[in-house]
Amino acid sequence: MDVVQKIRDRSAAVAVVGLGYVGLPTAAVLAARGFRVVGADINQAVVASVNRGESPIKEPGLEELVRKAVAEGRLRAVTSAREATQEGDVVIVVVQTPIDEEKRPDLSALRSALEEVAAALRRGHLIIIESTIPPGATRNVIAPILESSGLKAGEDFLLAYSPERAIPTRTLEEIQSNARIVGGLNEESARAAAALYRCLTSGEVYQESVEVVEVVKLIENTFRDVNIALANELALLCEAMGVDVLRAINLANKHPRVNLHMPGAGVGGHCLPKDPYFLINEARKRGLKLSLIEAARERNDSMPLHVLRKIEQALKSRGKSLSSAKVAVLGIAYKGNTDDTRMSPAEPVVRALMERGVEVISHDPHAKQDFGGRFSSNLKEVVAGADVLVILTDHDEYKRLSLEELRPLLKRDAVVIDGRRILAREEVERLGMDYLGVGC
Ligand code: SAJ
Repeated sequence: MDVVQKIRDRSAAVAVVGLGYVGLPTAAVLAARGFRVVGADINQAVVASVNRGESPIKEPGLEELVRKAVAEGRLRAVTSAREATQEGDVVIVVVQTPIDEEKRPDLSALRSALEEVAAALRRGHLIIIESTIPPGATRNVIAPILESSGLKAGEDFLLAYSPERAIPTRTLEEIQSNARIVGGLNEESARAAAALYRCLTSGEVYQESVEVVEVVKLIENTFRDVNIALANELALLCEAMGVDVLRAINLANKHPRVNLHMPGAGVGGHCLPKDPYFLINEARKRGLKLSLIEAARERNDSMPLHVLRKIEQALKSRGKSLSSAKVAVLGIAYKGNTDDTRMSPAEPVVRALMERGVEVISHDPHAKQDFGGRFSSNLKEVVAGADVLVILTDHDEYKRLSLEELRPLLKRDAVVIDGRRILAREEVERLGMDYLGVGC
């Protein structure tokens, strides 16, 4: 029976290589849709957690889905991608593809996962890559590794690229409803992968050549990064002019063809800070400079330092030295309502404050990480005696912060720096504190 038929009648077993923020939700949803799923991850703790029916990451709804899938015997995890490949008819590879110190794609995790897959590859397998990859990688990097098995891509086994498109904190919902793009090494590969995604999402499934799809994924995240950079740049100007950028953005967005993003303390996570470099790097190889995209990256990377300068100025204006000041950092995760701290803007802020001799204590309701400073999940302890309270992450818990309760714990002349513009300025000022926000 061919793989498309097996997908349609759910008799296909699916191997998911990489049980991270996308792999595990994908594995759990496929299991809920009736597939037998074997997940593989080199992290023993992740595998053990999944096999206990527990999610190692925080993502709304995931824990419950994993528990059910494991209890019903439709999901289990192993440490060997080779073993998972042996069991699967379809293999989805979704491992991290970061950038190296020179900001070039680092495909080492992807390569080693693929070598494991290649070792168990057989005729009729459908291999789908979901990791974000540089242009041309499916044909020039991935296919050759898999073909080291002696089998030919597109003939003996099928090979497709379908980049994940789900936003953390809404991953489950988006996996099951977003439109999906599928690039095949050939028509048959695209058709087979599209059949799988039709079982996963209620959104449209579009088929294209793999070369186009590789670029599409990078365009999506670059679009967002460049737009955030525009908002950040406007925020800096408005701040200097004494105009509130949010009031301006909200009204500009009433125009039918304008949709500005939110300025803030920086852009973190494992996608936006690095995916544009996949394009920048490719362009450089071809003698092109993507100056707009490069400038956007620099602007977004500069935002944590802008917040740092605001902290320094606030202390200076009160005649306080950095080495005798206490700063309470609220928010360590890279964005609201996640426990993910990868490339979080909080890291450069905390580290720079520490270097300047500031007493830093950070808090986060979801993540636990100190970035070299002190961390506590007790908010009152964090803000007690602080000269500056700085918000770096837009967690819902911080939007509901009871400033009234915290106020007596802070220093009398404390300043609030709102890096995500989630507090009401009037409320902060009513409580007798100065309010400084990004873009106002
Ligand atoms: N941010 C802003 N202003 C905004 C929006 C976000 O400063 O207006 C900041 C956030 O605080 C965060 C960073 O940008 O630090 C990135 O957050 P995000 O929510 O924009 O994106 P990610 O990295 O969580 O997920 C993105 C998504 N891409 C797009 O929306 C185009 C998601 O759909 C992708 O699947 C994901 O990257 C990925 O894995 O590629």
